[in-house]
Amino acid sequence: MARVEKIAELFQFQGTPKEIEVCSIGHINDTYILTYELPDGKSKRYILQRINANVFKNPHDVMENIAAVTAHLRKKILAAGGDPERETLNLVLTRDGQLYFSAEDEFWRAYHYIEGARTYETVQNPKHFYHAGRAFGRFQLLLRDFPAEELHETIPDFHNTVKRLNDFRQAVAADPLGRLAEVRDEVDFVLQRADDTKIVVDAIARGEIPLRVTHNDTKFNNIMIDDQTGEGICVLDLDTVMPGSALYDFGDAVRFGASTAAEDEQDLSKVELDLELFAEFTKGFLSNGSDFLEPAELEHLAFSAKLMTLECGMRFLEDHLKGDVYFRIHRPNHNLDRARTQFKLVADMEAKFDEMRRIVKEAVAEAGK
Ligand code: GN1
Ligand code: MG
Repeated sequence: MARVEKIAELFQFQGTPKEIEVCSIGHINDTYILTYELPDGKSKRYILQRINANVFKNPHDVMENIAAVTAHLRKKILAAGGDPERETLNLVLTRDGQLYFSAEDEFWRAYHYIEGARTYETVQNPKHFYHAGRAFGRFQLLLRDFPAEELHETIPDFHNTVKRLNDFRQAVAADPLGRLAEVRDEVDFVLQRADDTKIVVDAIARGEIPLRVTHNDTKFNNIMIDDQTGEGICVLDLDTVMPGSALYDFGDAVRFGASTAAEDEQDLSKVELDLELFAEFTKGFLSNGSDFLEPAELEHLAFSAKLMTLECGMRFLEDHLKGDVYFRIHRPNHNLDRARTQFKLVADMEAKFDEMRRIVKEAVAEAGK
């Protein structure tokens, strides 16, 4: 913590430091919540984060993206009569006016903490998930007129599922730690679905599915839910905002939030797709109108949930094979456990696919297209 205290002194935080808490959510960056006491005795909180430079090879690009995107959001929120202090993240600059602080291999940035709202690891109330859908849909709408060509690709090919499958095959072939023998069934599960990985990538290449400014990491715990209204007020974790498909945002959110169990649940009998939550999210996502999506996007919404779940499972399993070099783990075989929940969910989505498609159809009709 001494290190965090020292770094904190370099940012434009107000008041005197009182407390530092570690926030253990998220598999990538290190996050701390800092409390300061203002001269009037009130408290003010901030978020301080160390960016994972192993994952984000160019943190400078990440920060330029975030500064540009949050400035755009702020403008749009103000124009809509909203509150930009609560409805978007707001960076706190360093004392010398920079977007981040870097020393040696470390990169640190800070945000104002949003009070009166919190994140949740699992969906506890279906309405929250409706509002998460609404917030992610709104995020895309607000960024619809953002000049996408100005964004850096912070992780190239992030949701390129064809490339992801290739990387996966390479890890299987190399098997650097000899872990393959115990995960053959899981590997086969992925390889049997190889054709699925082409569907969205090919449709983008054919121009049927547009590239938009998307979030790309739409986990439910990346939404601040207002304590009073239950609304999803602010979208967090903007590191992977890049050109992408709306389907990635929709699918990844369902993957995480509509599961009946945690991402790392070891008892697979608990892991299923909750169709009610799927319906809530879909309605929320389309509640800003469905006409901002192309027919080919609407057509693939249900499939995108399966695709993003397969992709994530493949990534967890690849990392397990490679010795857990990407996703932070908290116990042995953690990434394997995570991969298994994803594959269980994929299988359940396949079983429920007709139902999922029916739900999407109804939600689209209800949203007016
Ligand atoms: C990572 O940082 P976090 O936990 O929000 C990952 C996502 C995965 C997710 C799986 C930059 O997100 O892509 O879907 O874990 N982020 C990055 O839980 O790789
Ligand atoms: Mg993240």
